Amino acid sequence: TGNQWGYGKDDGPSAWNKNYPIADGDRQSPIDILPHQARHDPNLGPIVLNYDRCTSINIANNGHSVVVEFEDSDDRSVIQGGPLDNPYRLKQFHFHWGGKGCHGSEHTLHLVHWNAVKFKTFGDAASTPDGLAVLGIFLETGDEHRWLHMITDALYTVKFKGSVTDFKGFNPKCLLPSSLHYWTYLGSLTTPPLHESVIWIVVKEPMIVSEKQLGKFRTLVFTGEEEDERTRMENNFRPPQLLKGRTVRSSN
Ligand code: B30
Ligand code: ZN
Repeated sequence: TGNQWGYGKDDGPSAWNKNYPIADGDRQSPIDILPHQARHDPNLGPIVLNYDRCTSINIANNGHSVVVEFEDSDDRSVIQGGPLDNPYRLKQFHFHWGGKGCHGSEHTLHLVHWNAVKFKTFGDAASTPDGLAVLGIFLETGDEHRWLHMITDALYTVKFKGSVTDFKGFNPKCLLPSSLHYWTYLGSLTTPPLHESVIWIVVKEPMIVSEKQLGKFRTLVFTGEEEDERTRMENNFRPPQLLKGRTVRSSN
């Protein structure tokens, strides 16, 4: 099928601009956040997460990452406050991670939300400026994370691209660090179609996970069960993009 993209030598981030010219646009993500160049904004309030009603549906391997999807037909799971003018509904979260012994690679958790006040569907929001709010959390290696086993224990069920398993009643709040102080800037999806539609909220405090837990993500594969080739799912992240005059604001 057409519009193939991935993280390999020939279909990886440096080739994305061929099918997705917005890859070279003016508000692409991710960016390298340098704390000293961020501007403290006293008007930025705290981030408030209302995730209490556990609206997760399933966990899936989409061939690029592992994704947990949420019921988003009402406002049961929303993020508000901070730079956001409306509550944004949780649609899914997913991870990006590096390879074994890969120093300085970005391990991240992305919680993806959309503005259901201004848009009818996620798709409408995803292609319009400020339609999405993504909460980004850095993963750092250290002690074992107390709740990440809830995710890693399900990974064997979604080893191959296209596999989906029920995953009900999971509240992602258990994954988050205790402080939600953040940086915020305007950017894009970090994967094709790279729409410039995201208000990024990047949490300063990392989530600590063990090497062993991170290793379990690398048991996933990019490829489908029927394919002859099996390529380990790792290094599924985009390198930093140019800032192009944007300002990064800091909540404190
Ligand atoms: S990320 O958090 O920036 N890594 C998507 C969401 C979050 C990130 C990356 C991608 C995403 O939703 N991708 C699918 C977007 N599209 C597919 C499409 O081809 O065109 C689905 C959609 O609207 O509903 Cu636009
Ligand atoms: Zn992501």
